[in-house]
Amino acid sequence: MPFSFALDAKYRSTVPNVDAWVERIAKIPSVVKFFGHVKRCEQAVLPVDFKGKITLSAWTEGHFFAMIPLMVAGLAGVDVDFAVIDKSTRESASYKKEKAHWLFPLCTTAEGEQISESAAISSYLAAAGKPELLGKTAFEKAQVDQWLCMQTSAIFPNIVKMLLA
Ligand SMILES: N[C@@H](CCC(=O)N[C@@H](CS)C(=O)NCC(=O)O)C(=O)O
Repeated sequence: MPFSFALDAKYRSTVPNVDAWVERIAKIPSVVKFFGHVKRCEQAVLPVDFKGKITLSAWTEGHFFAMIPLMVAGLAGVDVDFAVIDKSTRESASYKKEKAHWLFPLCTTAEGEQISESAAISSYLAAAGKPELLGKTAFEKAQVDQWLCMQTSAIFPNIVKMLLA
């Protein structure tokens, strides 16, 4: 595991004997049978910035799509760190890798998992703090989904268009 995910080529070059030893061990048939073919990583997997707290990241202070999750966090009594990710961080290779294809706002749970899409983040925060906000009956739950979908598909995109017009 450490050689597959954490001890990358650059690090391994500093401990060539250990690296050569691992390479030999990894080829022993009984090791291959147990672990499979261990592929040593070129680049270490990025560490998750684990703070043990829910974080909501956005690219700007007044990010429209972050507003609903922030309001829901307030209503649900869930403590959320709001983090504005500056341009140079956003453009760094390591952050791009961490953010992958997700859009802002991006939620990082206390367990270090990522949730994208303001509607999904809002539902998560409601469920975490005050599940009754999500509705009790099937109809109430559908109403909550209806408004969340409308907000992301119609309301905010059109507000943004008006602001940019
Ligand atoms: N449907 C998404 C829309 C979010 C969205 O469009 N975010 C834009 C900024 S407003 C974004 O992240 N664009 C790409 C980027 O900044 O990397 C949601 O509700 O969260």
